[in-house]
Amino acid sequence: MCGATSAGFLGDDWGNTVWVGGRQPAGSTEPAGGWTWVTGEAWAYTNWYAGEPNNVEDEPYLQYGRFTDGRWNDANNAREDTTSYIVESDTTSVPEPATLSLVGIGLAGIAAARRLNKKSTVRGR
Ligand SMILES: [Ca+2]
Ligand SMILES: [Ca+2]
Repeated sequence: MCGATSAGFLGDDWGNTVWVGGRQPAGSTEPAGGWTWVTGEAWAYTNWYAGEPNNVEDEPYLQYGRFTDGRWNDANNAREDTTSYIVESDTTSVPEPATLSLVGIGLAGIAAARRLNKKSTVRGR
């Protein structure tokens, strides 16, 4: 949710309100200060609804879906209508063990070749 691409992925009408990982640490300047992403990513993109964030009910969390145009609201977790959240995860693939073994064998081969090369250089002196 950290950028326009993520917001576009979610679409404009979620049909429910959800938490999307924006939070405002205690002690932040109200209503707009200190907002951060739980992922630690930079707070570089915002899409607040007009007049939001307003901290009208001591609101430290970013709520999505209250407004039909995809714009954000700050809210608190006492709201009974926000019972869902969205989790974003990386899709980086993990190499299979067989691939790792081949890489390891290749590196070991290169190291052995270098060792042989050094020895033959010393012997040549
Ligand atoms: Ca607030
Ligand atoms: Ca609000």
